[in-house]
Amino acid sequence: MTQATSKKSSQRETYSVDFERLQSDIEALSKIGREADGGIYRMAFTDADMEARRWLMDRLREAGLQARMDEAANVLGCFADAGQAPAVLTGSHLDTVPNAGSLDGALGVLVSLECMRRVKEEGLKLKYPLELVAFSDEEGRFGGLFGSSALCGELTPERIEAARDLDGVALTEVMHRQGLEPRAALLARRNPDSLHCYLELHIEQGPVLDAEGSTVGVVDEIVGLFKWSVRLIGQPDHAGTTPMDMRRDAFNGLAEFAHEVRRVLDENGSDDSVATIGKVDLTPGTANTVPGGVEFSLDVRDPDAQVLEDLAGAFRRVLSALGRRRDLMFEFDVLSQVAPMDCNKRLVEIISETADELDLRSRHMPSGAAHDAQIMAKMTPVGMIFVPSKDGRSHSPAEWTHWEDIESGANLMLNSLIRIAGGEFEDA
Ligand code: HGY
Ligand code: MN
Ligand code: MN
Repeated sequence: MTQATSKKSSQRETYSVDFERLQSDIEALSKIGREADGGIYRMAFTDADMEARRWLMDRLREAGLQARMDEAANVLGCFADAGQAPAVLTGSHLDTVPNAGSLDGALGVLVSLECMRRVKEEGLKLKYPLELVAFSDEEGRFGGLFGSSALCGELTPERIEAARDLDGVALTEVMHRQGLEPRAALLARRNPDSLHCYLELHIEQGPVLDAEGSTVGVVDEIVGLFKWSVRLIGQPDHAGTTPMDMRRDAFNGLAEFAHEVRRVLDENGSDDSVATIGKVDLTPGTANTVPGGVEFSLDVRDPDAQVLEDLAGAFRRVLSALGRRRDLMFEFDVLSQVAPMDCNKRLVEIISETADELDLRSRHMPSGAAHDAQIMAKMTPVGMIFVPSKDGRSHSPAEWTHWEDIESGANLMLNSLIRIAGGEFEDA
């Protein structure tokens, strides 16, 4: 049993989490939304997602903390005696992609819960109270980073009304089904003065830490992205009677576009640029009909805003040219657009120093995944801690982090939070 302890290091008191309690939370939460194929299906505003939110609120209350769900379905937890000082907000998200692993988002929320329990157990009086958050729809079923966008006052009535998932299901419909009033999410906006900063622990979801044997990552920057839903519109025709040179075949348009992706990245992107076509729907979708239509997702990322703009322009030109060549119409919806952002330098420094004090092997690194932290950076300074992903796997049941790395990351989060909330971070 890894006792939750506190011990004096040369400079300061260091604290540790109750690892077995954290481990049992991770295992319990991973049962919510798990299906027979071993994947977890807690997509935003599904019954499983809402069940996980209620489960978290029960754990917060069990720990003697106050728990509530705001109008955007973000779960918030705070100390009863938090007072009026700006809060150090810490957490992540509970929703998942389909067929997900058990740690993406969930680990950050549960580590933050454990840190709040430990601060309470140690009776620590901090200058800035900790507050936990589990954001809603981080993964982008309805565009992405919904809960953090609501907290930052970035939501608009148009975005709420227009939001659809890739199967065409409306956000307003699923929120109503869960007893939520969609437009009320506009009220979830938080006064920036009520926050001191935001810290998030997350799995890396990439191979770097695991490959080099580092225990934790200290995130310097988070990539930006744009996500489109693209439609190519041709003409459905009989597969047997329509000559090849008389077809307006939408799938062939997609095939040509997909082939062009690498050239567009090579000519307009950087070494860090990535582009993914993750979902494709052909219509009418029968073997003996030339596909008259195709709708596909395009997810493009890079740490530089100008590069992203150049890539968007280049992809638009490819679509326009192939549309003319193949007599296909094209249109696209921007599902989400998130600017790249830097973590706060002083928070990065404190996290790094704390990692050194805990004798953890750490390294600074960018995040290739999007996170609520990059939305929160619009209203408060942010810092992020990564723990390794085994073989870099994520968004899959293969997602895993060794327990000792989870314990190290959690202890780093706990001691960083105590230093930051104790007053060592006073944002200039
Ligand atoms: O898509 C992402 O980067 C994150 O996992 N939501
Ligand atoms: Mn995540
Ligand atoms: Mn994710």
